[in-house]
Amino acid sequence: MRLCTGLTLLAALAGGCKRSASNNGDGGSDGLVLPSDSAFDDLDGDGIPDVTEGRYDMPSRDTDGDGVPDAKDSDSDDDGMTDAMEGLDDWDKDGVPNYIDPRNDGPPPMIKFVGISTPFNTPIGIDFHENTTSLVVSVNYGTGGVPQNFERILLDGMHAQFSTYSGLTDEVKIATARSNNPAGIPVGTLFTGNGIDGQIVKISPEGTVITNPWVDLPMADNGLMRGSLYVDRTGIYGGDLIVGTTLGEVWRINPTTTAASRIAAIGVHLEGLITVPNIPVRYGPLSGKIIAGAEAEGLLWAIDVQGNTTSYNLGIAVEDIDLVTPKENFFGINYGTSRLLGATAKNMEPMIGDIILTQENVTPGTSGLFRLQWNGTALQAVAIPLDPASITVGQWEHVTMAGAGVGEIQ
Ligand SMILES: [Ca+2]
Ligand SMILES: [Ca+2]
Ligand SMILES: [Ca+2]
Ligand SMILES: [Ca+2]
Repeated sequence: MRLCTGLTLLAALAGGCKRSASNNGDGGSDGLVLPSDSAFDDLDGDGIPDVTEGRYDMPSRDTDGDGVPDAKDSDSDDDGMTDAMEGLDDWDKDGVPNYIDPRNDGPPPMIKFVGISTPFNTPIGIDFHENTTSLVVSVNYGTGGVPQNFERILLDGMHAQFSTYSGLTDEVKIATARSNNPAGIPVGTLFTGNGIDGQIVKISPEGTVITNPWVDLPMADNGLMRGSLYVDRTGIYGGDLIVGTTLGEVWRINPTTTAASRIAAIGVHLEGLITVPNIPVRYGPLSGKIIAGAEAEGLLWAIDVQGNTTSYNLGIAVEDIDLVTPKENFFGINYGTSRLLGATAKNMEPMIGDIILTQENVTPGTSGLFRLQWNGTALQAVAIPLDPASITVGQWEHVTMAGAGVGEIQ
């Protein structure tokens, strides 16, 4: 929380950066005459005028109650997104502007999937290959060696081979490093399994260097990396690669030293996982934890940094998990048709910051997607309705948010 930001001159006139809530007046109450005191003042430089941020209310408004009034608080609602980013829009359409609305409690949007015309051979895994602004997909898992196991999808829908890696015949899940990786893993680095117990493969951002195995987890019977690889973006796990295995082990791997430490042994097949930012107002008891789906048991597991585990029955069989990020499109593998489906960033906008869960077996006519919502007292999985104009969904495999476009989805 910064007490003041860009407009240091105004901040200094108003009593300096250390000063907090007492600065309510229009200049008179604090004994200073501010030459530009007006409806256009913007003490914290976030683009939202002081008058809108409640600077002149008595007492001045402090939405998150941290002692820093909204007019000087770069994140007035303490939801991890700056006021400058959230602004006065109302993404969830509940009548409360984003910058003082920490949770999306309006109804989820009707989601409209567009089928991407490019066909694939048994796609499974998908992630954003940020260094090339494209999507990377794992393919050919049923047939193995010929041809390669990874393809990038270009904007026009054409495929480009990514690396010479081939030979995988089992479900191939993948995770990439993005520029928000706190450990500094080169952007575009790809991690996957190789079908051998406990082994993880690393592929360089250009696809030219394949390290196989990159890590072989200590001890035997770890399980396979199928469904559960994720590069930490929160920093809570140091930017490590987090893996959950088919035998229910959860590990974190330091990308620099390759040191692997086991966080938990849950003992059930884990599917998709993410690390959740530490934002209690938005994520409640899941804040700062790893969450992983256990599809067969119908449970969501939460694992904290010390390895304590909690399970939640949300009434759905969780296949994959993702976070809705601003200005990124949604992409998912519709396994039955071997096609990719997409939804635009604009369509996803009312859910920015939310956790979304996918269920593999999709009830006909539904989206198969759920919003995992903390309402301040309880967690619930809320079905995201399907737009009648949407293409239908058969069976979800992996999904991702990505700052990439593909022909139909830009
Ligand atoms: Ca402001
Ligand atoms: Ca505040
Ligand atoms: Ca905020
Ligand atoms: Ca709102």
